[in-house]
Amino acid sequence: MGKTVADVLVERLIDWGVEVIFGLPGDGVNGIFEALRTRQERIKFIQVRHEEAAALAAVGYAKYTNRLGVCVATSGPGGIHLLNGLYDAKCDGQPVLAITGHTFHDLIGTHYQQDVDLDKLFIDVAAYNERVMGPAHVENALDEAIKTALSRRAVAHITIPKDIQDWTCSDAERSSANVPNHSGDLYAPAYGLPHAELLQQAADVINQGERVVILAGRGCLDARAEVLQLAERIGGIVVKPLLGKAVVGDESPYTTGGIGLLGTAPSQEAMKDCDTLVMLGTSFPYLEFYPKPDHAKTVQVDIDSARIGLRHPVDVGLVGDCRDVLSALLPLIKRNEDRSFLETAQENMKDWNELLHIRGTRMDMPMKPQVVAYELNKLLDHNAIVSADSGTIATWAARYIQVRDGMQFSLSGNLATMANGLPYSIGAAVAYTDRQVVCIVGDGGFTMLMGELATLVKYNLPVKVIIYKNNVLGMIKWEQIVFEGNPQFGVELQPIDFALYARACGAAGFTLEDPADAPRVLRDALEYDGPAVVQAVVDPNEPPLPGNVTIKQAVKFAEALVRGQKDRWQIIKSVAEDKIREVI
Ligand SMILES: Cc1ncc(C[n+]2csc(CCOP(=O)(O)OP(=O)(O)O)c2C)c(N)n1
Ligand SMILES: [Mg+2]
Repeated sequence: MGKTVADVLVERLIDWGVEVIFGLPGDGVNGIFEALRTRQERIKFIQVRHEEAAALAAVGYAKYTNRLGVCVATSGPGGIHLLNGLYDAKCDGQPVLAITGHTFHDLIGTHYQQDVDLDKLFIDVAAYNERVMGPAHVENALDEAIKTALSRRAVAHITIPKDIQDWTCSDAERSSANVPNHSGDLYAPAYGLPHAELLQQAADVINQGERVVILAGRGCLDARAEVLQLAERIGGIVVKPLLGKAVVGDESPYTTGGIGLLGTAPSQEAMKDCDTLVMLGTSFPYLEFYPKPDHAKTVQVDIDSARIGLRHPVDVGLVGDCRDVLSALLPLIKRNEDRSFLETAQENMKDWNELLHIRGTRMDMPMKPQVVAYELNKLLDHNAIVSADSGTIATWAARYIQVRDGMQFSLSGNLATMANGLPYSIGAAVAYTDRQVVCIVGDGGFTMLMGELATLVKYNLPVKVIIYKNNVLGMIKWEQIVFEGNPQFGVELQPIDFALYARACGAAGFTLEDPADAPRVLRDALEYDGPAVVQAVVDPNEPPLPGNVTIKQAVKFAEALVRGQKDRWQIIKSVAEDKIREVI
């Protein structure tokens, strides 16, 4: 018997260097699973408990390896479940290939079972999106899908009717136009350099700047040395949108850390006071944190020319890979002897770090959430891979986890979906068997995909899951109070004993309630040989306030308290104590 469509598909994936596929089987993809089964020595299948986790694991894999992430799901509901994770890939520009099944080719459009046109459903999320029509089509379509995902850093999707998966190549009625083997499995990355003239214009803007902020995003994760050289040369300050957290180590004297609601006060100050902004590989979305449009000259580097000028007016736009462009730009950059802008930022950072230290070492009960991140940070390996979920935990992770040398950090940036943390860690742990993999998640986000703990156990992925248990959708609670001036509503969570749940799944389960125990419990968990969960019971009344609170936010805050916010005296006590500790 000749090769089936599914055989050709899987062999071509192997040719492309794909080593792992995340997914869950179903009758719409049985043909593909048979092809995976018979090639399991050459391509690994990781079974998840929910297809959303497969897509998110593929995103995590892509983010941490810089390679294509691949996921597979059955026709109808399986494919639909992928969607949120695929949007995460789209929003954060990650190359992810989704492979799905469809119903029998000759029953499509007849209300047959699982007759969902996933190619139509995925029209917005996928940059490449095709239905495979037969044996002579699969290779060409797959090659295009992969090249599109890689070159456009986007989602690609192919769907194959279930019966077509089993068609053999010998059945193929190849069209006369379709020359066999005409399609190549080579991806040629090609980002040219901007013209010398443009580079000089950009250098002139930067050389004239007296107070330069370098906003370094995910596009320069592989350009740490170049970014630091630029900062050193011009006495500039590196400000990091969260997806760019690992661009420069947090201990570097050239960075004030994050920006935005989750960021630091010194970054906000630097953005406000700069006269020149150098944007590198970032589309950081929160416009209110940029310098006012006419306050700073701006140079922007991005691989996508459509992104130039997206967030801030630009004086010079340079299209290309950040590392290459910076390497070409650096010889044109003069040293700035005036270090006062940088020195002010460094002074501000001393105060900020002192504040973090004060808040991170509080011994109050219930335990302050900052304590967990503060202690965890001290215990992480130099090359740990840390993923955060969406929620107040993202604030604690952003501020307290200090990225060092070989560490990687990510979260769902532009989609900001909940539940990404654990699947990202699955992607990381599958890719790197010798690195510490940790996720920092809230009790709300974790419960959305908590079945994935069984995935960790099944494949013995020694991920450490740190769950902040505050029994509330904390982020939304604080948004309701601080941004809306409304008392909280619809945010309380039914408490779950996550340590018990972890043990039920076959993982280790730890409970951390007393801040004095934090170093010991976290160390025990990190040293545990296998997957482990720490449920850290934290104070739900500790607000993740922005680095600088605006008057409007303070007024809204007061309004919500007056209008009957639950536990308002506890909240007032927490906030007042924080303030008192800052001044004494
Ligand atoms: C899928 C999804 N649903 C809803 C939201 C809105 N949202 C953002 S953060 C958050 C609360 C997260 O709660 P939890 O995981 O408990 O973390 P906490 O804020 O309490 O630290 C919600 C509901 C979202 N971002 N994604
Ligand atoms: Mg919570």
